[in-house]
Amino acid sequence: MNLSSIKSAVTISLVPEAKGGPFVLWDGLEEGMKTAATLGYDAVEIFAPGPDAVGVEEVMELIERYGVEISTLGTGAGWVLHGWSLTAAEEASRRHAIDFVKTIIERAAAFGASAIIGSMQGRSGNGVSRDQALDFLAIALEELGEFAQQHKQALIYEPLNRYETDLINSVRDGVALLNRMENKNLVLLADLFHMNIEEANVGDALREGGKHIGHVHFVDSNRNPAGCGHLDYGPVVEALSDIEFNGYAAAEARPWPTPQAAAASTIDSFKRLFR
Ligand SMILES: [Mn+2]
Repeated sequence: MNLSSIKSAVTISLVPEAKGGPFVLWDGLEEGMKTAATLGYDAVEIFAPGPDAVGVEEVMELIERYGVEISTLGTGAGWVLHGWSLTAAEEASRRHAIDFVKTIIERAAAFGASAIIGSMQGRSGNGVSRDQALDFLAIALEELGEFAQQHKQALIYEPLNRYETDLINSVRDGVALLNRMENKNLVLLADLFHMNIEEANVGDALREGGKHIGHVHFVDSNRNPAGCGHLDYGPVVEALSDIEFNGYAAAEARPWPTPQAAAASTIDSFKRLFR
């Protein structure tokens, strides 16, 4: 088993309105990167209100100062702060959503990082059927996948559990979506919390995702830090090894019991499992 190419990351939220969300560090970008560096993380995943909150010069300087990379930027603030979604009934909302995600893709690329489509995918409702929503999603992902490709980055798409969306809940359905897309620049995010709810067998699902798995949200069954729930990580580690996963395992978890403790216990679990 060669797991040494899997890298660690920890989430930083810069969006106070997302309080209660599964983000570990909340004390600003510099404090977060400092904490990540002190604990030995390779990178941080940032949930930003928009591109202006992660200015190129400012962030490049922090990368240099603390020696941690930017793995990924989330796009969910488009939903949390503005209510935009890639599958909204109103065309204007869908357009705003796409344009917002593009600004994040572009900014992420400046740091050699990818953007994540999670809650921005939305769900059916307001007169939009599930089939229609899936069409809207595919159309948006074609445009965004192409845009990310122009910026030399993959675009990361995250299946969510059934309580968050009715579009794509499993790795299998995620692979099917990717396979019917013209643009081949999308990869899947395997979030172990969502998978623990949706998959019959987490290890088998990871193997089924195979080369399509581009990013992992490293978290436990209860969305607490890895090691603080009842997820069996043995089969997860084995499957990630089998598929030769070499991306980031990013701690997207509740800051339980505190942000600092959550960041510390996650990196302990990461080292125990992957090093
Ligand atoms: Mn996630």
